[in-house]
Amino acid sequence: MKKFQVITLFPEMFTGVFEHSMMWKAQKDSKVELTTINLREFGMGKRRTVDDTPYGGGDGMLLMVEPLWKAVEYAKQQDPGAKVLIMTPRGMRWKQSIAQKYSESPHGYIFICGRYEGYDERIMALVDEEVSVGDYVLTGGELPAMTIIDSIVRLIPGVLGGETSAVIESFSDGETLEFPQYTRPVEWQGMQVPEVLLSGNHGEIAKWRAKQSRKAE
Ligand code: 4GN
Repeated sequence: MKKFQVITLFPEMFTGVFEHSMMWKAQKDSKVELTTINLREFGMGKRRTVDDTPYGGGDGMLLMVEPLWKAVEYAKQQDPGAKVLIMTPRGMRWKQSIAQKYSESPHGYIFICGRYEGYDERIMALVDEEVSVGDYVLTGGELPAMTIIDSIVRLIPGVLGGETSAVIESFSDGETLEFPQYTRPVEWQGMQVPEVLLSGNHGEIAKWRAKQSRKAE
């Protein structure tokens, strides 16, 4: 079973997301195991400190290397073959084809979610991939980690189940955006459902959808 372990100072941010329908079902069906590791438990001293000021000066605090290192080692003990990913705006831009690749690979993943102004660079010795969800800065790596986990888990065979989703997936081959869709009523505020979709002509419908799907980027 594929393990996803998330190292974070805010494990409670993940409870709603991991317990929500798709992720909950994937866990219930033993497709994935989703766990959090509280970085605070690996903090230094009585106060369980995880951050410190940067050498050379500068604003704000950095996550210290030792608590992060120990948390990653702990996660590796649970899943020795796991790949370690760190969420950072300077990382490799996440996209559908990479989510597909990750969903097909046999090993689990360890996500490091940072806070504050950054990490002590030496943690990179344990990191396999720096990952970004886009060219913007967030206050923590938690939202990017949730986004990436969602995009991988839904592609694991048997997780979505519904044939509709699978059809859209194979049609879109990961890089093509979905075509416009409509449901009842056939007219709303003067806006009509395209005639072809009501025609029952599956060949024409497929052609229309292919034309409507735009290539990403
Ligand atoms: C990742 C992390 C944005 C992304 C992040 C992203 C937390 N913001 N674009 N913020 O995927 C410095 C240390 C910023 C943690 C990091």
